[in-house]
Amino acid sequence: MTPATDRPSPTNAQSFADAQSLLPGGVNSPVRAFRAVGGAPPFIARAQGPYLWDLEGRKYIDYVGSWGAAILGHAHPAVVQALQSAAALGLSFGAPTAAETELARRITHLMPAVEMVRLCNSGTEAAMTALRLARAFTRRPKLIKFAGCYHGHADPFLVQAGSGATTLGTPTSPGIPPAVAADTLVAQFNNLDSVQSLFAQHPGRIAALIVEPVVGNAGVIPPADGFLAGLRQLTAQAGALLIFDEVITGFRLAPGGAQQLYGLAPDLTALGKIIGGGLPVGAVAGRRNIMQLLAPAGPVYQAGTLSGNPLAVAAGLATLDQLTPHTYELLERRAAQLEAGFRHHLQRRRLPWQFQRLGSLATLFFTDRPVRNYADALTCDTRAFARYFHAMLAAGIYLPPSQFEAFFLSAAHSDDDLARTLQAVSHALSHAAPSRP
Ligand code: KE4
Repeated sequence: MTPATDRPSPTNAQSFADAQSLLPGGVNSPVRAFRAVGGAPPFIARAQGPYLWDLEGRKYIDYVGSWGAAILGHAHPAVVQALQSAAALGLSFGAPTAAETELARRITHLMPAVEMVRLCNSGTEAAMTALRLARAFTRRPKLIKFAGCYHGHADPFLVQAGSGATTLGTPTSPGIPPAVAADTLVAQFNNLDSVQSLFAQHPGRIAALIVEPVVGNAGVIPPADGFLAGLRQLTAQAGALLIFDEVITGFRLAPGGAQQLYGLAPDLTALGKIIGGGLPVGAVAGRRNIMQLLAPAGPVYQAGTLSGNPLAVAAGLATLDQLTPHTYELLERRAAQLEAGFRHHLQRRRLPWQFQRLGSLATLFFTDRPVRNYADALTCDTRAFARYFHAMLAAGIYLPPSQFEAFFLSAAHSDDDLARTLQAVSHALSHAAPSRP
């Protein structure tokens, strides 16, 4: 047996083959498997700032950023330092710590509609708990979600879901009992009439409406003027709760997320990603009279062995500390610069394209129509996207491996990184000629 030090390090392909023998699809989350774009994913060895390095030593400028958690870039010194200090004091206690209260306090200060917080371990748990709370609070069974939005993989949400579910062609997953799916009603984003008609068809039966206030999981789809305010009005009139899923948008689009940006007060908010700084975290948050229903204050059960664990909380607090007004100004300036560069190159091409951005979230859609909802997104030429994706990857630019995702800019991306990205775009677009019908 040759000692490990003498053996050549495995290639990405060898690692993927090995992983597939033990992990379904070779991954622990489907979108990572490159099924939508083909090929073997790079296996990441390390990351720093805006960069990833794979097992073969190849360097990438990263626009996935752990799907949004790495808003500061990877391994930010202040976050690493906070983690090291916390780890030296013990990893997890299963008992309360003052830091959890501090993180909850910071969230309530940043999001005025949030009066109380329950920390958990994922965005899925956050959205799932928000729905359970809404059903308990209203004593109603049904939920409205929007086609193409993704709220994690709990059963009620895997109905016409976006993100990886759409990427893999299973927007409505097998394994969801028909009785569960029947309580999930699906409306069309940016279409208030589709919401109004569901409330009219199910009077007194709808507990909540959940929405990504800016859709990230069908690619980036901003809300039309008045749409979110219309949802607030329709839910209030119907006695249903409004749940903002801000797992992506929270603390990214503004210090107080989309609810601050649009000046709205949802009843409940699902959070994740940034408040864990890259460690497993989620949070359900909102009005005190609803949150107080959660055990042990109230009867609605929810729990988690590692909920609010010291490491995720330390990383989250250290991340929020760095999100200063200057950071947001920098993110907006760089994102606008990147958009201008993309448009400069796109306008020179005879391609169907839409570039949609809000803050440091953006998507290049390969379609000839503005993407206002899921149906528009599904008109995209996903094979052209796959060719563009791989040309960018070959040039050292790591984009989300799906047309139906947002790409994420971090505060660590430099002007030089953007220049190199735009240089790659110019070449990659030559690979994105429309696929023959
Ligand atoms: P998690 O359970 O994956 O932590 O969060 C679920 C979730 C809930 N709500 C929104 C708006 C989300 O975007 C997500 C998860 N986002 C995807 C990326 N689009 C995670 C990537 C993955 O599934 O691997």
